[in-house]
Amino acid sequence: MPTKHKKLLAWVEEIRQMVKPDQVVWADGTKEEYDRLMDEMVESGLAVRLNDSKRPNSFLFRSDPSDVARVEDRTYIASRTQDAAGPTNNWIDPVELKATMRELYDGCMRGRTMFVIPFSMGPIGSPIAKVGIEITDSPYVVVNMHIMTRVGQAVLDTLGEDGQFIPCLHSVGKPLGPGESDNGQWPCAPIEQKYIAHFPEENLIWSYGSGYGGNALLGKKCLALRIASALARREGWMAEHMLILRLTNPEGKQFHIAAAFPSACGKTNLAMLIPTVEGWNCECIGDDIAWMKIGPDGTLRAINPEAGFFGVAPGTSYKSNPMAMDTIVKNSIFTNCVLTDDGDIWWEDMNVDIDHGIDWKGNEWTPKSGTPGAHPNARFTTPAAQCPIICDDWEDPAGVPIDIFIFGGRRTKVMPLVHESFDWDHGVFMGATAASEPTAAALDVKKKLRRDPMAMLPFCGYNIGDYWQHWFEMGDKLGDKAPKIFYVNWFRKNDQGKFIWPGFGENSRILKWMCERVDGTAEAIETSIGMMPQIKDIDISGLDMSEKELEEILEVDNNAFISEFDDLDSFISSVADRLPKRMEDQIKLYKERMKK
Ligand code: GTP
Ligand code: SPV
Ligand code: MN
Repeated sequence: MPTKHKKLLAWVEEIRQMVKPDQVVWADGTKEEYDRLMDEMVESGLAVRLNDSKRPNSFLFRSDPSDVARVEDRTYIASRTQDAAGPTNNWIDPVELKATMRELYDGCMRGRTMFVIPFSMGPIGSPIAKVGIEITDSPYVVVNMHIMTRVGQAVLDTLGEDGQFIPCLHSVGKPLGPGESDNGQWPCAPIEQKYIAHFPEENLIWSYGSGYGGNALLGKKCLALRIASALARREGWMAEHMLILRLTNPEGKQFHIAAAFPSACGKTNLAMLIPTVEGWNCECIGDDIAWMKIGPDGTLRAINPEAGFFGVAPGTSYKSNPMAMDTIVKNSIFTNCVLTDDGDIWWEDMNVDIDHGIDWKGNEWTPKSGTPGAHPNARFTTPAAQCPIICDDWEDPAGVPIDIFIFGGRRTKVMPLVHESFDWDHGVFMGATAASEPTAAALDVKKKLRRDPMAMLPFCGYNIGDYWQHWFEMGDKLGDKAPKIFYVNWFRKNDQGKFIWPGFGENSRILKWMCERVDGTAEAIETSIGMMPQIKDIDISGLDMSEKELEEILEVDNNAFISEFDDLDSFISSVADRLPKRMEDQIKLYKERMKK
């Protein structure tokens, strides 16, 4: 045994007896282990080794067509009371859910290896880091965890004999009969047997039936957001669905920005942006999750608890995200992409032409096939350290001081390009009422537009009203050191369905305005939704865009916002008696401003 930690050993043994694997293997996080598991998965047909001269040490996986994204309808917050989970989470009584899941787990690893993965979210040994132990029967999960987290003996060493860890149990939910094998097929359970369960009062995660992304890589959404958000509230810090970046202006002044956009709404893109504005420089710290604590100097300090990027592949190109393209050149895992005839990967809007390949379902494919070659939620898993613009301080346990928070989402109409909050409370209101159109990142979101507070709707591990209250209280503690809050929408479309704002690197023009607002050098005018730049304040020289178009996306149409009052009211009323008084005040002020 690689540890003497009694509680850990007892938990592993208890799970082993329940799931009845053929063998137990402790993951050590080494390259040898990675290579061995990859060799085995290539051998069994689950993985394809990509052409080593094109993409060294990289692999393609094809998941089951039913198992391609997070399943929000099957995700549960099992707190003792339903009220603690709140109106935005599915809830089942923890005793009942455990009984249901124990039946599923009973013997579920028959014919498989049970891996025990010690992992750290955050640099190993850092005071901010949290240790998790994931038990899984998926070697695909093990290799992904190698990239996304810090895995291995050093984690067990920091735990010592009685350190605290977060137990994360995962199974693909497909036991094998004697002599049976997966035959290279992706194992998973049918949808009605899938459960992504969280027990926030016990810091415990149980996931069953899916092998994909956030359902299975339990350090990410389950630990670093759902469990951590509940912990953060109890302990007075924040766990948010945010990218982190550092922007440096021509004078050398640094600004740190944390931005919350819903899944597949541009965090990875913004996190690695190459500013088109002369003299400005961007460095990436994280692309999905921020853990933030108030530092000794009173500023809000952010770290990225992850070690890799699990990014949306389609749409990633040298035009839209060159730094991501340069990150995934080697040592990367691709899931549900096209396999090209020369043994490389491809996806839609990569800006590369191919005339034939094997699609994400394993079928012959050409651009004329009439179906997407890559699944819209196809993803790459790649080491953050490989990003050419990864910030030197990205693993600094002290974190970086956040100056700016940005909220946003995908809105074809109504929401303008950018606005700034009047103050902290108004900023919390802006984040809390953020809305976005659906993407492929979750399987089961059918609404045309949904409220996604702080981009945390699927990830807040407790009552959303209490979460807002926590935001207000963090503002009180931060006082005049609180970050300024902005809201952006890169996604406005014209009547021909074309994006009006060029986006991507050009978003730096908007970030520049924000930094200058922080410095007090940029102007803004007061509108009913917040402080906004005028046309003269945004430089559009060199853009394929007219002043009239800029005017259109900076316009605030009060009537359009008023027509959404009913939707706002029904969302807010679902929070019932957990609605903070300060949120109620903000809604009142907002409606008054709209009707002026
Ligand atoms: P998760 O990893 O799911 O949490 O999402 P993410 O927010 O990191 O998503 P990502 O950055 O991968 O978003 C990808 C999608 O957003 C692609 O469809 C991109 O084309 C689109 N996108 C990103 N930035 C922009 C932009 O500035 N303008 C436009 N029009 N689209 C953008
Ligand atoms: C998201 O959906 O927000 C993701 C991908 O970052 S997953 O890890 O699958 O949740
Ligand atoms: Mn995400």
